[in-house]
Amino acid sequence: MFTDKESFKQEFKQRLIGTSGRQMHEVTEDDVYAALGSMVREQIGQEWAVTNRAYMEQGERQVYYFSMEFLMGRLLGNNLLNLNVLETVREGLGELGWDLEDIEEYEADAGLGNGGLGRLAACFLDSLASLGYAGHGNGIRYKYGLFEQKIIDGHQVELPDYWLQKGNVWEVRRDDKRVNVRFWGNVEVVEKEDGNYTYETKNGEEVWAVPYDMPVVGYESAAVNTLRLWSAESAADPARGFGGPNGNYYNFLDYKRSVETVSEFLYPDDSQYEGKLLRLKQEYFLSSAGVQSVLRTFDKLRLPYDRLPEKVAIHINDTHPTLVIPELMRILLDEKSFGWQEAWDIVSRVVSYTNHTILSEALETWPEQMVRDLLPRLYMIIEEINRRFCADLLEETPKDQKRVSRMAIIADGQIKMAHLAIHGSHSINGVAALHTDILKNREMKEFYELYPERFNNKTNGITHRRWLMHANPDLAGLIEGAIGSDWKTQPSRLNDLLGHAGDAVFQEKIRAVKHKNKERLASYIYKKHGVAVDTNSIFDVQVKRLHAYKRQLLNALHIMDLYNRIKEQPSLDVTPRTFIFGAKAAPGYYMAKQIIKLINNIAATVNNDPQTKDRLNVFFLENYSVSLAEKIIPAADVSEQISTAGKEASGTGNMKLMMNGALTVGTLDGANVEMYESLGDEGMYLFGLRIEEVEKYYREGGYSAQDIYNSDARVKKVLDQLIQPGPFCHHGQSFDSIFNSLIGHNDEYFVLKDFASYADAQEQIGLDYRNTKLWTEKSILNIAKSGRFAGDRTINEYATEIWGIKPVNIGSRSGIQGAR
Ligand code: NBG
Repeated sequence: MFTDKESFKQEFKQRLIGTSGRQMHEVTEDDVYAALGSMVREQIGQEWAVTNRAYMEQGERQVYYFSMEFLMGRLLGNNLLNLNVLETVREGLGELGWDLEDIEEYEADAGLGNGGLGRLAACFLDSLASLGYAGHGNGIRYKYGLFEQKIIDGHQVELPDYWLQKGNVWEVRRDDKRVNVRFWGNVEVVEKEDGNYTYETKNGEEVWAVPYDMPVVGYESAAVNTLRLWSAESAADPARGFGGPNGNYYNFLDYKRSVETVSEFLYPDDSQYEGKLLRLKQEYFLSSAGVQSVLRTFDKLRLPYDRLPEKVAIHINDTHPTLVIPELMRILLDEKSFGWQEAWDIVSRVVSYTNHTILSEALETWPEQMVRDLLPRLYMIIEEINRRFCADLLEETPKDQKRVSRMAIIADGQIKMAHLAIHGSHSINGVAALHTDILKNREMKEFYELYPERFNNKTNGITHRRWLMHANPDLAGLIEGAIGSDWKTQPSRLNDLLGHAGDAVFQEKIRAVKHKNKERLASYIYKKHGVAVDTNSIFDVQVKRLHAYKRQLLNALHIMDLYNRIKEQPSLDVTPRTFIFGAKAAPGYYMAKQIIKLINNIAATVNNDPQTKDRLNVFFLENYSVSLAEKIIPAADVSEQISTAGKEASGTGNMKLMMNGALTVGTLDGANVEMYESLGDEGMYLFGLRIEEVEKYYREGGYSAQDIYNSDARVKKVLDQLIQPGPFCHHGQSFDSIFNSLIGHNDEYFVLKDFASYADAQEQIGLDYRNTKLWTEKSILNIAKSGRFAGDRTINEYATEIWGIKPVNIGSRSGIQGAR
């Protein structure tokens, strides 16, 4: 491996010619990416082997983070950063005539996730490796990630995201680690060699699970962990005469295709549940393949299975991988001859669970019949878990049959996955303080009363390596100049910036960095939309999945009102604003798609009206993704975190924007509450109903959207504009469904109720922004206080309080030292 810039250039040129088979003057940027990727990947391979050996030799407990989603984004830049060769490579490439940033664009985003939940898993992997914990990811290698969004005539159109088209330099297929997963079939009792009896599933459909491993490189630490992604393949072997059904070649091809659909695509629903058979197959596929591979690794230690919990922790990311619980039971009971109680004890000491939402539409329940057909043996086990659980409950409160039915794992023909996950885990955590309180005191109250010691909070966190050091290198450099570099390994030290908050010279530099980031985003917008953006305007950003509870609609209605006010009073003194949206809607979510259309209509009007276009601009940036987030977030002045109080479990975009110096306009919801604890009114713009008020309205009614419509002229005007020809409804369009959700269905998310207070907060923002000194001070305060929301803090809490693991000492990393 290269040790400095010159040796990098030397080796790289050789490799580039070698991998591309072209002369230097013929190579394309694609070739450059491929050569650089393979070079970095090889270096990582060395370190990977060292880490794996250390884990085996030391034999400490390892954590497996099971998740249906890992929203990794691009890896080249991050791997270079974590290997500490980013600058060497940037300079070396530059001297050879290439810009690293351009080269990075040739990597496809690994978009194997929907939003917060999947990106959290990716941030956690980064922290695990960077802190030196033996913690690995376990997921599905979807052939198609989250759809690519196009905006056509203002509407969302979904295209398949074939991210693997050009191959994936980071992965290694491991045929020797393949396992089999069985669906369908019938359960039979068979006699074992020792004369005892066990269960076996016969005549099922056997699917191969083939792992593709990706290295997860820790920053400056020794660890290179593993993200193992499973791909489904047909078990039938054509070389042996197409063992598929009927032995016919065409049937075999059909069969092969149907098997491969198991890992074909990611379901594009965020915080929403769809009870599709294929999704259940995916969940079992991940759970079963993952558990089998974990046990194989454990087997190498040659220890009895009752010691499994000493060596293995399995964490389930939301309920999606809950079938891990009955699957591990099955193996212990049927294959390892454990009795029920012993097996149950092992399972619940191994498994822990994070809840990510209390939205009822997102809570998974599977029809009993579907599970019984697809997974007959697992169904028997779940039934037995439920039978014993209900019997225990009844014994506790013999007179309260209702409590038993409320808490049962199987009820009304449905299997409640959250109940199974809670009963089968030793730890259940929420993702922000407020969310955990809601779990304990409302949503899962009876479970909390039953198992109070199991419930705990782990407020989410994000990796400052990707979201600050990599996405915003100028800011990172500025911070380093002011307070040194300790914050890179101890992000809480960002707090030291407080000493510079009032320093006029430092403030000026902070503004310059923000301005540069805004120009970079502006040139991206110019390329995409052909509109020149005023980089002196406030960049007001709302980027997240589109969902009614996140209230992009509130933001949109407020922009309509601003437009109306300027039209009524053209001399109105408003601070120029650029509103930037990025959001994908689930393809079947009609209301969300209407909101996208509305935002695009607003954009078309305000961006083109001579009276408003200098003060008001709106852009809906298509295909919001990790790599687009990396462009938008460093450029944001204002961060919109405006969900209805009590609905957003935590939020993580809120943390990324804060860390990049944006000021939040937000409700007291999710992790905003803890941000507010750190920032106070100095650093954040709060508005809207508090959770107690929201709950009171839900309980007692008492809120009438119609009253607000009647009494607030601004509200009446914008609502009427949703359904009447005018600036926002062109060519006979109408947003009836949006209007109805607000007036006809009495505004379930309190958009109108919070409108006035939101508009006031926005007005204050406009005024404060003009006071550049004040604004910059607030911005620095946000950066300084953001260390608390670094994923390293979160992961240290999981490690000590849930998993019981310590960092592993791997020794120093080879090769790359000289390049640092
Ligand atoms: C999401 C919540 C977010 C939270 C992320 C990560 C689901 C089911 N939940 O508020 O909506 O930040 O999880 O915890 O996607």
